[in-house]
Amino acid sequence: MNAPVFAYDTPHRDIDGLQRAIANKLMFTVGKDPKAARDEDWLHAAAYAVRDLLVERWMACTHAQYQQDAKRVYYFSMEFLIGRSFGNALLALELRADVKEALARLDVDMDAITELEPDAALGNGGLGRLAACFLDSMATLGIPGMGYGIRYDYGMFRQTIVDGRQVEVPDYWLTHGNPWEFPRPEVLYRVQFGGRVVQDGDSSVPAALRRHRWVDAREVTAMAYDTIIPGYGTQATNTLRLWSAKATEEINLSAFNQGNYFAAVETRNQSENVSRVLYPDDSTPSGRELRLHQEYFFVSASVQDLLRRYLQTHDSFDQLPQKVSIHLNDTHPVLAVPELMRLLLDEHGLAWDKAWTLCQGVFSYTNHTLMHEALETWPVEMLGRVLPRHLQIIYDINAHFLKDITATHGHDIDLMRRVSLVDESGERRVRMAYLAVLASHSVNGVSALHSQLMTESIFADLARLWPKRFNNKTNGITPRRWLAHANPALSQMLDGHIGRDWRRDLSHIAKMKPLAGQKAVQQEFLQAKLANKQRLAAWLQDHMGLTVSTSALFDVQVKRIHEYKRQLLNVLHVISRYLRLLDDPASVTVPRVVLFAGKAASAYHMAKLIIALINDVARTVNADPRVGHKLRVAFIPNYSVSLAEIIIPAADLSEQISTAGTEASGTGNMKFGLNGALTLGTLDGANVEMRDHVGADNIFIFGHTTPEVTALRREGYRPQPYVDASPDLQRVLEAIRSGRFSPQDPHRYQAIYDTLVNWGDHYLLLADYASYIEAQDRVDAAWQNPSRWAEQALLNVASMGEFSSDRTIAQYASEIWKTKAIDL
Ligand code: 26V
Repeated sequence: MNAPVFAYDTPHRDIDGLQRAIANKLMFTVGKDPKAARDEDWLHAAAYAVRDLLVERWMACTHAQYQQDAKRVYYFSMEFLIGRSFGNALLALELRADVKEALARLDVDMDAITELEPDAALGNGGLGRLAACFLDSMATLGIPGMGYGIRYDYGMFRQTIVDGRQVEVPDYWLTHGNPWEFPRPEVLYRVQFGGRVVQDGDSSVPAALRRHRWVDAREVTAMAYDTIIPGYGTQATNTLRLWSAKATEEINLSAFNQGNYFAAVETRNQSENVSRVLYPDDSTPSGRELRLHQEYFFVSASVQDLLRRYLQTHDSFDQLPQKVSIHLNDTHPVLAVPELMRLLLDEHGLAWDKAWTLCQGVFSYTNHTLMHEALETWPVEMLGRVLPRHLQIIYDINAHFLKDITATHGHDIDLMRRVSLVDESGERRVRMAYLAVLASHSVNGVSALHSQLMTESIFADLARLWPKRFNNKTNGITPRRWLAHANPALSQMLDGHIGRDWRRDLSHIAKMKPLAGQKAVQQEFLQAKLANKQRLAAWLQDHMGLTVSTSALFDVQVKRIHEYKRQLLNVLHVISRYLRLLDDPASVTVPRVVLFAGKAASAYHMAKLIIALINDVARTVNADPRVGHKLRVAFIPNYSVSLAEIIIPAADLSEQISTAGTEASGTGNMKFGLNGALTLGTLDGANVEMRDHVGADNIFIFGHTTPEVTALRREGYRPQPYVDASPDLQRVLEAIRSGRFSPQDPHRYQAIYDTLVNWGDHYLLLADYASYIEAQDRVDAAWQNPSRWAEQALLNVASMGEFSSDRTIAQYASEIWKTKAIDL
């Protein structure tokens, strides 16, 4: 018999071939002809044609991973903030110009259709975007990796501003279908909830030796959707596998057979709700049971999936830690620990010690926040109800742990109470972060400062027990999306001077340092910056009807709205500047456009009030003829990855002004620096390391340092003396309190005033106010010398080599995961 012939056509990369491929996709995949095709249809046709070009390398890479039995990294994350895929794929393939030409020949404007692609906004902010940058870097470095997460039907909500206030609108991003994903209806796993646990065997056998069975549980089916993650300048690719909840057939059938059709459909809906919507909240602990279901749903499917893959080529679990790394992106996926234990103990019959040793070999964990309210804990009652077997396992882990520390540290009740996995101080709750630390061989923070504070605060006891487990991995960003894609003007300029290699190795960007002093280079930089400011100005005009001058200093703060990030401090400065302008227009020499953007958690009242204040201040200032061109203020609605790609390249000044000790790292700070904005910031998070790299002369640092903040609080911080000492501050606060920006509703901002003056000013805005204003004056002074400003901005760009996520991932790979690049 002849071997079956599997023949296919490798897609063409030349312009003619691309044009034909797009035409074929429009006809045979989208099912339209050019007469009927709308812009979305063309976008889909082009996306399918481009995706085809990634598939061959995807298959080759997956085969190589199997053949080399390479160690794989599984990056478990509740959030992947991917943004758009079309431009990113074109960049990875270096085909942007050719696809544009192919489309032009079909009479289609590529720039217009790319704007129609919805963002995959499956994340809240920094943590989710970091996961997306990490996928990009893993693929680019050839690290065999896979992202595991949830395919939310509704991503991050769309923010609209109605009468100055945030109104959330659901983001159904899948309306037109998603051409980038491959549904895998055959890749299904059963995920159970509820029920109870029974033990096999009779009571003459010790409990620890009897198998546990989880019975009477409800079931949901997890179905896989795969997306190709292309590497840049390499054939290497990876996979992002997201799970969608499908009702399990039997359940519906039984209800249906009982003649209750509506109950059957209702059960189906309830099951499928598990992957319905992303929790739009990065600040408040969610006691919401649905989120617990989500967390378990995706880790259970993922652990089952990776064990199945491992067992295809191994017949014992001995090699598991040599072949599998599971990385926990914050504590959200930490139920993977008791889930792996359950599968090893109950399904595969391993002994406890063996299973636990494997776990510790497999898991590693990154902490992303020290904020108490964001540290996850689950009520024991709820965990026991939703995941009874997992609660037992967590108790057993805790019992072994407490026994071990009694053996090494004696019977120290206080220590035991502090480190126990179960917080008994009120309603009993499981501390998920402690579970992550116990089960992991590596625990890292995301900037040098954060990693240090982590071992001194939330994990102080655990770090004393296992000092070697704790380490730092400073965050980074992908230079592909955040420079090559977002900023073609600056990219082209860099290419002219230092070549194109910075895309794959950002350390090359340091070659710009010796050129930063050259007038001609500075001129080129200012030209590129102007082009980006014009692009943003046109956007503001088109979308908001706002006219801004591109010769003004663009002063930008874009990030989630949170009190600790201190957008309010920025507003205080804007008001102070406004009042100064009214006193004496000549006293303000530098025209500024102050831009804000960011979403507030839907239940976070103070954050929403801050958005309203920004809008009221913007309306007042922009309508005041006395201000002239000297000050414009805007809140740009619906901040997203795609908007960031337009806003960040246009910024002159980057506001990174969190209270020292609160921002774990920040990654926006790095994006701005790489795009040639100067940073105005506190010594918080990765700002500290940015200062070390760009040099203290090329960054505007202000405010209390972390030890100073601690001291101030220890001594009993009182805001009032700072008010008393500053007539300027008094005037600004009074403008807010008296309703100057909300004359129809004069008490609207009383709570903001009270927070600062009467309720303790928890984030020390007033303590940092004078220093902030003084730093803003230094910014104005520096702006007066465009050539020097350009030089400093160029030095910032040139000093960002360290902040590539390629560097970060290389460190994770060698120091935590012990993985190597695939050989292609
Ligand atoms: C917590 C919760 C609580 C329940 C509801 C949903 C939800 C979602 C996220 C979080 C934790 C957010 C932690 C976070 O985003 N941290 C940020 O991580 C960035 C990447 O490491 C870092 O740059 C930022 O400084 C840090 O705030």
